[in-house]
Formats: sequence, C-alpha cells, structure tokens
Amino acid sequence: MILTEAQTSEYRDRGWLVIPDAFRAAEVDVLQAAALEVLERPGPEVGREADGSPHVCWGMHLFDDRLDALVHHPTLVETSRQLLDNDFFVHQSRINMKQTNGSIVAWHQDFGTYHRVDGVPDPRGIMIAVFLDDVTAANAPLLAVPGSHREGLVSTAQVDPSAPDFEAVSKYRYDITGDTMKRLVDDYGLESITGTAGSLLLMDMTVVHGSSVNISPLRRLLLYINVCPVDNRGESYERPEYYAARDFSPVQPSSPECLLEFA
Ligand SMILES: O=C(O)CCC(=O)C(=O)O
Repeated sequence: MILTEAQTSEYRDRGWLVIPDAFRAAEVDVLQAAALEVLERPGPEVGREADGSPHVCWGMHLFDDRLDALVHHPTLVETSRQLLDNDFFVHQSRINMKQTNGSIVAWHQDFGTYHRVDGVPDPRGIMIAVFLDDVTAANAPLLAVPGSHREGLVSTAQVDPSAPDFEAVSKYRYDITGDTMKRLVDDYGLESITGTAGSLLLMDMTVVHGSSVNISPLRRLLLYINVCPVDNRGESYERPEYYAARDFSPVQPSSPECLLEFA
C-alpha cells in the first residue's frame, strides 16, 4: 500500500492518520484469536486490572507467530517505511484490551519513556495501532492532541516513587501536568480517534494521547506496534525485551497472505 500525498501530509501536520479497512475481516479474526490467547499468559509481560483480569500484554509479537506475522504484513511495512523514509525495527509491541470499567491511560507521549528510560535518541518513530474491535465514541476511544508532536517532549521527567510500577514501565511516563494539558488543548484542540475493526492507525510517537474509562459493555481490543527507524536505537537495556527492543534488524515485508495462512 502506498500512501497518497494527502495522507502523508495529514500525518505530518496532525500527527496521525487512520486507514479504514486496512485489514480484512478474516485477518481481524486471526489477530483477535491470537490476542485473546496471548493475554492468558501468566508472565510478568501481562499487565492486569485491579480484579486480576488481563489488560495489556507487552512484547506481544515475541510470544505468538500470528502477532509476529502482523509485524511483517506488507501494509504495515510499506506504510511505515514510507513515513519514516527508512527501514525500521520494532521498539515495543503490546495488546491493549479496554474492558468495561477497566483502567484509564493517563496523558503521555510514548517517546517520553522510550527516550528517558530506553535511550531512544530522537523523536522519530511511529505508534501503529490495529483495531480489532469497532472503536466509537461509546467505548473509550484514544484521545489525542493534534499537532502536539511538533512540541517535542512536553514534560520534564518526574519520578513518582509511589507509582505501583515505579521500577518498571511508567516511572517517567505519566508526567504531563494538568496545566500543560490545558495549554496544549487550548492551542491545538483534542480529538477522539475512532474507526471500525480492521482500521490501521499510524501516529507519530511524540503525539500526546490517553484514554478514559470504558463504562460501556463494548470491549475495545487494539494491537500496538511502535517502530523506530534503524538509526534511532534505544540501547540502555534497562528494561526487559518485552518493553524495549533487543533486535534492531530491519523488519522485512512478507506475503500479503501472511495472516490468512493462519485462518
Ligand atoms: O489504547 C489505549 O487506550 C491507550 C494505549 C496507549 O496510549 C499506549 O499504549 O501508548
């Protein structure tokens, strides 16, 4: 898939782009089955809700052939290469299942943690999301500040020693203050990102985003793959591989049928 000039301009100006129907229903079925299975893993790579049910699985593509196949899907590889103007590696992947009354995701920039904790030097990279459920205004869509990628990092690193995962994932992450958020939203606005199952979201990994609680009975299952150009590696090795890449080899495209082979 080649992005049009209008699509690349939208990505550069606003910070993201949604491509509806990027994946077929049978591909979505394969990925849904894989995601639900992987979320059942007992390991530390799975983040849980207060009631113990799984919410996130970090490093998903390391644990399942179907999720690894997604990383190599030509639609994903070609569009990412085009936007980055380079080959890329996967810095981090995750499954995010937003269940009824589950967690919120506070305002953050993915690049914040990648830079400060993992050592990714530059704000160059894409947060890719594949929608495995319809995402509407009703089931707590991602909220994002258009244009906020142009600000670079909008917060100073503030470590919260009382954070439950102080030693791990979010110690620097959730540090965008209310005042900063107000200023950003006054300047740029705030939008929700919706789309049907099978949509592909490509977002600059410096865009400020988050999501609120899903009080609807409608599940919202998304896969995220954060990719960086091969000359923008995070080499601090502070966190385990399921949070931050060890394999910096350029992702190669495979066959367009790579997911359907599992159907
Ligand atoms: O899916 C969501 O609600 C937010 C996830 C997110 O912001 C992230 O994983 O960076």
